[in-house]
Amino acid sequence: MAAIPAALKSAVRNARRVCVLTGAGVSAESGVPTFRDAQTGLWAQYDPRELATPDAFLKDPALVWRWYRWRRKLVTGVEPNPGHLALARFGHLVPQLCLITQNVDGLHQRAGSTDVIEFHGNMFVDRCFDCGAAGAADAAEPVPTCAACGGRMRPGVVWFGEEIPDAAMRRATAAVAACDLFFSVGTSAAVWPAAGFAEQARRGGAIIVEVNPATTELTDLCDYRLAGQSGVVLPELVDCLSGND
Ligand code: BV8
Ligand code: ZN
Repeated sequence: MAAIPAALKSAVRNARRVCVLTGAGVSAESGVPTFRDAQTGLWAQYDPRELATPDAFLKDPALVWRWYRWRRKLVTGVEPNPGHLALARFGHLVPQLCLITQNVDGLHQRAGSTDVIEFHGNMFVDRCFDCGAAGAADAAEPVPTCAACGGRMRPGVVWFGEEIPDAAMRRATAAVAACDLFFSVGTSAAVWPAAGFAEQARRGGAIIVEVNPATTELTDLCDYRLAGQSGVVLPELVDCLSGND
């Protein structure tokens, strides 16, 4: 049991506008390797940050497609974990909750969270690298082509060096500025601009809480640090709202 301070429990009970930012750590207990974890098998030789770039795609689109098809297969074979499920419950127990995820695995939605801001996109969506048209990429093609322009299809994610889509950026920035309680869950807080949200929330007067077994670049900034796995800590935290605590 993570020791959740009484003062934090009352802050959660009194919160009006909650903002939660999640990273790869929230999917770790579902069996999805984080970006920090060494990748398994064939992918162990690659650094994800080298593959998740437009240059990697232009250099070897078939390799990048193999990586994403491997990840899609892995995620399709796992289930949301108690951390995802707790966040879905959390959304029904507070007046307003904005869930911003850096993950592209769709597990929050499978756990029942609605209105998720997929800040780095979703790897199950396909779109054209050249004209941007959405469409279903042909699974049999090593590098599927675009029906609209004949260009190369790609996964609908935001790669390093690419801008965050305007709508996601606008909605996330507004929610961060307006919240009175901000959670950073399962993220090393090393990828920008998401890494700047906690500081922005703090400047707006929010209480900052980190849920992570390890310390991060954010830890010193936080009002509370719950050192533990999100699949253990989050259900306890949400229990204090539903009278089970
Ligand atoms: C942009 C989609 C304009 C693809 C991803 C300012 C300063 C420095 C650099 C920059 C900057 N501004 C922009 C940049 C460049 C870059 C960047 O941030 N680089 C970093 C590496 C320095 N940012 C960008 O390019 C962004 N675009 O800003 O556009 C621009 C462009 C160029 C130059 C300037 C400006 C776009 C970034 C989006 C990249 N796409 N994903 C895909 O996934 O395939 S990022 C990808 O990596 C993930 O989405 C995720 O965001 C990130 C990994 O981070 P985490 O989620 O935190 O995961 P990580 O493995 O690192 O940590 C896991 C944590 O979980 C750990 O702390 C661990 O302790 C914890 N944990 C483990 N188990 C558990 C747990 N926690 C709880 N419970 C557990 N059980
Ligand atoms: Zn196209």
